Amino acid sequence: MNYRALIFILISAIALTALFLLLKPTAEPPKVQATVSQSDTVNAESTSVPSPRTIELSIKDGALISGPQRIQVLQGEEIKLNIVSNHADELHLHGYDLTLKLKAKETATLAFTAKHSGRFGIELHHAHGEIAALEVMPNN
Ligand SMILES: [Cu+2]
Repeated sequence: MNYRALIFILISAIALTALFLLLKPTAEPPKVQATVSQSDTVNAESTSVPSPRTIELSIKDGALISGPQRIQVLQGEEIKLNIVSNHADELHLHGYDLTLKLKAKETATLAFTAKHSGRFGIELHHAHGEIAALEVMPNN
């Protein structure tokens, strides 16, 4: 056999082995890390829905500091909003036209049935702003 051909075959074999090792799929499947992300949305598709659906909102200086900005519920659900604010204010749920007096640093509760579907702003009258919205998904 030709000497050159032998060297060529040898180099080719080494190159192919290297290529194989390089491209070989890893035996271990990539680990899927479960990430727990805090959503700013309460999902209507939650598996277990406690009744009434209770949502906690915290307000500081007229702005929402904890709790969902979009409160997503299903039409017909019983809703209980627990709201605490560092300043006294008046909360207004538009559409449903429900108001709630907020005393500074005291939890106030607005309980109602989400009869009407649609998007309804939740506003603070003294701070003049929408802090959150109620989104009621139609039931049919
Ligand atoms: Cu209003």
